[in-house]
Parts: sequence; C-alpha cells; structure tokens
Amino acid sequence: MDDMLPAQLARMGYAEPISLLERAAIDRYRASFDESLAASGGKPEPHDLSGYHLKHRWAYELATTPALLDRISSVLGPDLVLWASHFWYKPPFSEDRVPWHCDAVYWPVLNRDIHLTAWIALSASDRGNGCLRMIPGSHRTVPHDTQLQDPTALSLPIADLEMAPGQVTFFSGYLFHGSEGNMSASPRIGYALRFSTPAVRFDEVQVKSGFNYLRSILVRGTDRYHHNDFMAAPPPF
Ligand SMILES: O=C(O)CCC(=O)C(=O)O
Repeated sequence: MDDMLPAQLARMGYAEPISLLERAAIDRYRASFDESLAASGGKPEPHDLSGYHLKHRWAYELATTPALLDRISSVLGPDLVLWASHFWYKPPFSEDRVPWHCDAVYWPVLNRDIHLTAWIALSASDRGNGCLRMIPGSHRTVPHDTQLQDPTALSLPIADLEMAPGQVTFFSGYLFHGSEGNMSASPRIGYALRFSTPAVRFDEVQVKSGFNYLRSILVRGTDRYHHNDFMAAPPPF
C-alpha cells in the first residue's frame, strides 16, 4: 500500500500530502465542524478546539478512518493509540501565526520517538491562508530544543505544504514546522491527530499536573504493556 511513507518520514520528517477523503465525506465533516464552531459562538479559544474526538462522534469517526489507521500502522505497527487531537482553525484575515517549533519537546512522554501526527485538511490550505510550513530533514539536523526564529538565517530550507481539502500529511514529533497568518477571506482548517503505540510511556506526574485532558485510546490492535492505564479511556463512541 504505502511503502513510501516510512521512507519519506525517515528522510524528510514529513510526508507529501495524499488523498484520504472523498468529496461527500469532506463536505459532511466540514459541515459538522462548521456546526460545532457556530454552536461555540464562532470565536473559539485554542483549548475549545482540542479533543473534538472525545466530544463529537463525527470527529472520532474521522480520526479513526480505517484508511488513515492503515497508513499510521505502516509506520508504527499494528497496535495504535490515539492520545490527542486539535483543530487548527485560522479564521479569515487572522494574523496569528504558529511559530517554528518541534512538538515532541512539549509532550509529557518519556520516550518521544514513537509518535506520528496526522494532519487532515478540511479546507484548502495554501500560501494565502497560512498552510503548514515544514523544514525538511530538521527532525535529524536541528537540535530539538532549538528556539528557531528565522530558518533562512541558518540556511535551512522551508517547504510550504499546500493541501487540497481531504488530503492528509504525516509528520514526526521532531520535525520543525509552523505556519503564517491567514490573509485570505476563507478559513483554513486542519485536524491534527497524535498517534502512538502502547509501548510509549507517558509521564504520569506531568500528565496529572498539566495535561489531564489527554486520553490514551487504543484504536487498533492490543495493549501488551499497560504503561498508560492511568490515562486510558475506552473508545468514546
Ligand atoms: O496547523 C498549523 O498551522 C500548525 C500545526 C501544528 O503545529 C501541529 O499540528 O503540531
């Protein structure tokens, strides 16, 4: 199926976007997102946009789309845990940018290597509305805790990852990425899902003190370790 994915991730730290959803599914999920957004007054705080998969059946269904899990399994193996999600919503004409960063240094995990983010575009995502920007190879070449302001000053390449609605990209927790503001009249919507395997150990003290909203949900296979039972939850729907 997707033999290229592990190789792309190893080389670049992210994968070229591929099609995941058919038109009808894109329209359905987009309508569900717009409805949830409207119900919350249309101006969500960032924390309102986290954990939709725990609150909305459609968001859990999207997060566990079999074709998506097949691709994640091609990288992480047969046993998969979904432990967080976030809708990256940029309203029209919003200057908010996401600074360059590497996710894994912010996560309350003891072994940061066994993670993969899937980022699904529910709108077009392009240079005009603040698409994802990646630094190819930075998962290997840039120390993970670097405070990166201007990659060009360090002669690092930047890839603008333009995506059509319904496409998905995958990236490593160590990849440096970010995005600019949305200077267009259309919203930019991406659904980021954090996957891992049951072999990962979350830091119980850190989770309980600052990340109590994280849930480890076994979405495929078996958990032979039970490292994270303190934050385990059954599938919510
Ligand atoms: O969607 C964006 O602009 C940023 C996404 C991001 O930083 C992430 O998913 O880790």
